[in-house]
Amino acid sequence: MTGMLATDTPNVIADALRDADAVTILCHVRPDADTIGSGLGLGLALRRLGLDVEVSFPGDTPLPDGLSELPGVELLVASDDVVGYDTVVAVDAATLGRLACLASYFSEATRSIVIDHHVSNTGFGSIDYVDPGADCTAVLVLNVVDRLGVDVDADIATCLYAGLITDTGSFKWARPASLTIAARLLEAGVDGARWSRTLLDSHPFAWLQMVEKVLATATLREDALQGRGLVYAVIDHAASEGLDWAESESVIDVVRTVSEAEVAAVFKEGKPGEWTVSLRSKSSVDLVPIAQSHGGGGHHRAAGYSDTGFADDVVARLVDAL
Ligand SMILES: [Mn+2]
Repeated sequence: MTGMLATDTPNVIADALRDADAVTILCHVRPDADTIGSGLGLGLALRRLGLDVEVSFPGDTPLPDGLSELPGVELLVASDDVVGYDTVVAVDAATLGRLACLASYFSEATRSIVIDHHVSNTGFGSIDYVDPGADCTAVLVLNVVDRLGVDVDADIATCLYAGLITDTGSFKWARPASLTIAARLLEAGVDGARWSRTLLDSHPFAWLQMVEKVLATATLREDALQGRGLVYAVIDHAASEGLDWAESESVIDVVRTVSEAEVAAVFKEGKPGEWTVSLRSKSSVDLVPIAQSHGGGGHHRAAGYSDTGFADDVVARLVDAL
């Protein structure tokens, strides 16, 4: 979004939400802290205004441990139990497809609102607030909450902080505005140390054993990407069995530290034959076209997509394309 629209959109959304009696908030599939924190933070704000609110995400797997401790989880309803109100908000979903089995609630709503920061998001709502200049969706939700005139208390601040701290990798690539917002949220009462530990530095012992197996698969292709290099690792279904799916999300943060490779990839087999692929780049490779050519999307330096089949074939489809 550009120009005046970008400044006005949070206001337009706040007016639309104030106008509603009930709101459905939808988070993306395999939810992370930004989508859940954004959903619950907005949900709590709307609840303060007296609206009926339901927050949901696709699928029947429980939330990862840390996220289930966030304030506002009482607003969550199982995807099978979603009512689907006239006004529906999608948070942190780059495409309608990211809402998976809940997509129809969005597309059939009288008023459908997109709040997101993925550069690959081309807008799929009746009101689109898409700002790739934001480090996370949670800061866009904060703009809306401010326009709603709701006081950002410790609970709302905690939900939004969860999105901010995770999408900036503990502020490692945070923009200046995000640090200003972080200060505001901490001053509102967020326990920063607790949520850093809970969301970023906490794994069951079995995670170490999984990482051991997965790092043994690590492969470096220094010739890939015109010599800029690719490193990848494979988490097959057996390696992650018994672990929450979210435990495999952090492996990319280990793999991407390899100095000989500009791009890192981790192939994750959730169910047998069903893969999600996480991509990270350092500075010179735009991952969006790569992810989009495989049916996915994301950010310039962090993107992903899904694939199906045998591990060797899924890996070859990416490696041969680079
Ligand atoms: Mn996000």
